[in-house]
Amino acid sequence: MPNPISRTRVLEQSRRAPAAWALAWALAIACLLIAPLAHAATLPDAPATALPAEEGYRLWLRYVPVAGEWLARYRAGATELVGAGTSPTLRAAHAELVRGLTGLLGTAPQPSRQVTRDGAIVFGTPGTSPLVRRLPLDLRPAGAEGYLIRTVTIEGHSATVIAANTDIGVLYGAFGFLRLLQTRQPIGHLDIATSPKISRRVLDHWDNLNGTVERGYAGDSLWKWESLPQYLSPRYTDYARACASIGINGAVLDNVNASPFILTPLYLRKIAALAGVLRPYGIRVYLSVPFSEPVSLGKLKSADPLDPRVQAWWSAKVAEIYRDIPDFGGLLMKANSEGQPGPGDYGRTQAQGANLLARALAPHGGIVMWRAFVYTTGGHSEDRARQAYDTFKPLDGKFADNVLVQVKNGPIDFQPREPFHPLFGAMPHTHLMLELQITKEYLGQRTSMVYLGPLFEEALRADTWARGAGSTVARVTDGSLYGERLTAIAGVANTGSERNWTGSIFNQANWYAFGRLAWNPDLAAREIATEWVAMTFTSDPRFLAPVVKLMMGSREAAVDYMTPLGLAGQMAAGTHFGPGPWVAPARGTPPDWSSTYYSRPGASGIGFDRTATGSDAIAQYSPHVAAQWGNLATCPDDLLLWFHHLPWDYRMRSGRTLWDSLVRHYDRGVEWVKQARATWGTLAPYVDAQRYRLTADYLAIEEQDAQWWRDASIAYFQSISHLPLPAGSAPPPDTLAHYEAFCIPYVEGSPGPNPACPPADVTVPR
Ligand code: GCV
Repeated sequence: MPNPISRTRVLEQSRRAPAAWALAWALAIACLLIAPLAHAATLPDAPATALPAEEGYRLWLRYVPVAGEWLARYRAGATELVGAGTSPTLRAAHAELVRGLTGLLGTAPQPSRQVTRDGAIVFGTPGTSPLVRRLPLDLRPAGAEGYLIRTVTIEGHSATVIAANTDIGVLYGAFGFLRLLQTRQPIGHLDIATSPKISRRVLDHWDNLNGTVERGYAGDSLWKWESLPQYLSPRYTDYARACASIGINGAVLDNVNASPFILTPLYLRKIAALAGVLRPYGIRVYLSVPFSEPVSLGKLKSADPLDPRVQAWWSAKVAEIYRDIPDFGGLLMKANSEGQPGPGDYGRTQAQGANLLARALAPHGGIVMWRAFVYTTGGHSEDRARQAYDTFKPLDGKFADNVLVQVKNGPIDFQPREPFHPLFGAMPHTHLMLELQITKEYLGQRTSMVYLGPLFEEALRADTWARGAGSTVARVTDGSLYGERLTAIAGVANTGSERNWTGSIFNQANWYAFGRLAWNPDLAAREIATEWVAMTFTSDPRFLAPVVKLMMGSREAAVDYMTPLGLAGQMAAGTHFGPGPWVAPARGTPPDWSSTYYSRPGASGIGFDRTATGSDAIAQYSPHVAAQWGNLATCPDDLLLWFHHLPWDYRMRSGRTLWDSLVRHYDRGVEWVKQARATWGTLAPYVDAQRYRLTADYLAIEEQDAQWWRDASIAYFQSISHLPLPAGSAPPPDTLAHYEAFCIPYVEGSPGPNPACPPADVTVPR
């Protein structure tokens, strides 16, 4: 489906006066020549001068004054604000419109009960606003959470109506309207109807009750458990605003490696207080819980899902939660995975475990999000990529109707690139939800620029072929492939206590992109980046075009300098930061916690044979996909070594050998970061000094890290391939021993120190 905002733009433009129309098109074409933009701002703002320093706290909701020709247009389209209704959500919508319009236009819109002049903004539902009720609007496309934004005539005056069936739809519409101004879209002739395609759009916080965040690279937890429930930090409201602005409607507050304290009355009071802050913004609270809770908290002898005492315990506990949090969303479970307890401990299946919770939640309308991320039970050390499918596929149709099986985008673990998870499309009788990782555990963590929009887009657009062409992961997730109504998507959050929320300014874009794609999985990553840059920085094409280009290339660059050609799992053990391609299976740890398990380098070549001659994991995909990826003539280069073990001198389609191609990718990744730094260096005039500096310094770090990745990886693989580097590729400046010895003991967000980093080995990088 085309993006409604783009559609609106076209509509608006076709009605514009001819002179302005020609000018606008000339400018738009100029912008498009610089870079292909989804939304080319047709009128530049006045040139930036010395901009006041910003720390990034306001995210994409900065509402900085509009300048140039847009100001007059927008002022004319936002003269008065006409809203009725007193619910907390409508009050939030009103407050946001006042805040946004005041910031953008320099003056607050006049509050009014009636439309008294052109340019009024009317907002509400038919139930709360007599004006909305009287308008001939078809609100069916808005559904339960969507909205219409339409240019209408009321009492002879031109007005914009933001209308929805529900209060939360109005709030989303308020943010949608402000986004039009923030991205410099025309607002004279609007005809927007939008509603989310996925019903539960959830952030999974891996926040621990001790205030740390697993795989968090932005400081401590947002939730200040000690001071809850009495103190409600204003950050909670700002978090809710940010989430609502992109349509996120759920938050799992705690880590999937859950603490048994989470369901104690002490914490439930705190959680209820947080739920109270998030509620007006349409955000339901969910919790991760340990499967063994009936034992650790309930003092029962077992947590066996078939034990009636266990069932009664969960029912009572869930009822207790709903007494304090009537709109509680449900429970998230990581079971029998990475040492977590689960139904397997009692000889029960994952479905029996999930249904235990489902039965307790069903009377209250709650859901279970049951993770498919299992790989420690039942063996399968020969190929971890197979295990989730082998465990869950036989259980298709056995999960209760309020269970969603939560599946990571790829079969291993949020790698820079993975093929889509084979469970997508393979469980037609089970609700599946997609889990993406917004925090960049394997993609440079805090400091890399990596914009995840292209990764998310790639995951959503992947075609499972389960029901022929077009059976994409997006269609599985939004329920349209198998006609499901209960649909969900989760993103592992990247938020923390840092003033800029996400550790870097560019990491904010990943939170934004997740929300926008959760609302509409068909949006394009480039279009989202364009919106985000316009809102977070400026819509000036001299800044916007090069920055969108940087963002769009940033993920592929990281793939290049970390794990090109389908490699995976080459990071340092434990911390997952920096290269560790030489990490071999260690005694006492699973073999798949090493790098060589995935790359399988040796005299015979490199890569993991997942075809019929190897682990045959490829057979878990539909025949069409398996045939394409299994055949060397049609397997895409970027998944080559994921599925195939190939000799170093294998001839690629490019004509290069595999070895040369590998080296070229590492080089290309480093080169990209160098260029990115240079480009950013030219953009200082368009961004305040504080955000400019932070980004410039982080890019410098990324360049150093990319070089480290490239040099260390080449040094290691060359020690096995024994091949010369291709012409023009510089040899790594240090010996392999040097790279192997250099390690970082502690990394933010890691549960423990790097196991491969004894104090005696810690050196200073050159
Ligand atoms: C929360 C990976 C991460 C773990 C994470 C796990 C999961 O293994 O490294 O930190 O645990 O995924 O998704 O459960």
